[in-house]
Amino acid sequence: MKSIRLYILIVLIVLLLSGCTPKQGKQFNVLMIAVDDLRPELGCYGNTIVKSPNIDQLANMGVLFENSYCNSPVSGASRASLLTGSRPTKNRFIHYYTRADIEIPEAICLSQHFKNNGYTTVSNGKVFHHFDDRSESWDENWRPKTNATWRDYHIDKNVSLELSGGGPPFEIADVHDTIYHDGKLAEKTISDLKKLKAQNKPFFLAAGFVKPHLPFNAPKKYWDMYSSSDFKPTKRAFWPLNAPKEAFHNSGELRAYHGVPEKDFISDSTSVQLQHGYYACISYIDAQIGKILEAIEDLGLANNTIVMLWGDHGWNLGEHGLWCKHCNFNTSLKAPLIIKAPGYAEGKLSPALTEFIDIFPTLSELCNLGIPESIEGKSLVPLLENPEEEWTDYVICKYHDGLTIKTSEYAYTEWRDYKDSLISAMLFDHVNDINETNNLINDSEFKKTRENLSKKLHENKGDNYYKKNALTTNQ
Ligand SMILES: [Ca+2]
Repeated sequence: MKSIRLYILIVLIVLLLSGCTPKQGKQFNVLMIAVDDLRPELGCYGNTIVKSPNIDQLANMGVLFENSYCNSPVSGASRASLLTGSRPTKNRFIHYYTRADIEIPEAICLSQHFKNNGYTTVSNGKVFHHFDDRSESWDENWRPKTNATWRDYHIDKNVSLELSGGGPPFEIADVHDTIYHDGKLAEKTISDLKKLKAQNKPFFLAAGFVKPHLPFNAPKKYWDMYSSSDFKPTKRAFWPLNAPKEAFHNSGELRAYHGVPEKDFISDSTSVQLQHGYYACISYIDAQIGKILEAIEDLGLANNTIVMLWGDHGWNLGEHGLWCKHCNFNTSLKAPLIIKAPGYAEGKLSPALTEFIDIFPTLSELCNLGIPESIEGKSLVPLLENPEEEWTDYVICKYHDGLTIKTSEYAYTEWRDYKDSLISAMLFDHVNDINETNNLINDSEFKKTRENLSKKLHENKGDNYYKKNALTTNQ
């Protein structure tokens, strides 16, 4: 009897000391860090050249999702999908300028869900693609001022070029971190953490960094962390064998910048400069994220704040002869996702295939808010408890008319016209050809595989796929 009383006493003391367990209804704060155009080019994802110590440290404290996929590889569409937990459809979530308030007005968005449940919601920087999209869902909605245009050049010559038609694809300025958008963003976010801590209600704070999006403008000290000899002209800068023309584009986003040729392959020296710039921008935002993570620790918020980081889609650094995103290759679809939740797994990798529509239900479950019925994703909380748990073996991503199903073994993409007739397709063996160099679609050995993947793709592309009443932003 005595030992039972002692046991109960110990349990009560442990519960008192630890607050309560996540499953007992605690409402954590949320810090959601969104990073524009960041592919998993990070130390914690196995890259040995890039310097990303702060994001690596975040991964050491939480769960890193090794096979995380965006649902659409372009900013506005990816974010509208992620923030409403809804899949792209045949005519929904297509462009970089997609708006959630126009294309899916009936869906509750993540920030509104938290606001409705008593949270203070704050958006700093680029969270939705458009500043005024679903702005009523935030108690405060703020973006830093940029210099002259959104591209935020700070070298006079570049500002002049920008104002007369377009600046260069990168800038090396010997300036303080806070001169550019993302340094200002970190300062504001830290100041908010101090204010929000003093409130007696939980907060949902989103910090949206704009680098490493083009142009690669970063303070010189981050460029100086690398030398050009760290980079080689892109390997595999060629079209995969037998890939259809629908898979490609002219890297138009990059070519819009001053000094980049309008057509033809990007030169080796430009390829090296661009990779250098992309890495400098990653180290720049990593340092800003480090300041915010340090503030979380210093303010004593670490034990009751979930920290999540995602990049809104992947990016091509010259692979397949492509730059930027806008395609159905793995380079463009795979994106980083890290979640640190108090009381859940720490320093673990999850090999599960996950997609960004899973983020809404995951944060909702972690904070005990309930998951709205409209959500098409699946909560990742079981993977935060056991990162190696067996999981659904597919994700589905869409870019324009290309619909991709990715499994642990394959990536299969179909392009269909407006009548839904098949135009072309591609199939890559991800066990033996993860770099997607050889399209096997016409290989008779893979006929059955192709048929099975097509069937699975159409069975799971979403109940609303053909829904007619969804509007596109440009209508
Ligand atoms: Ca983006």
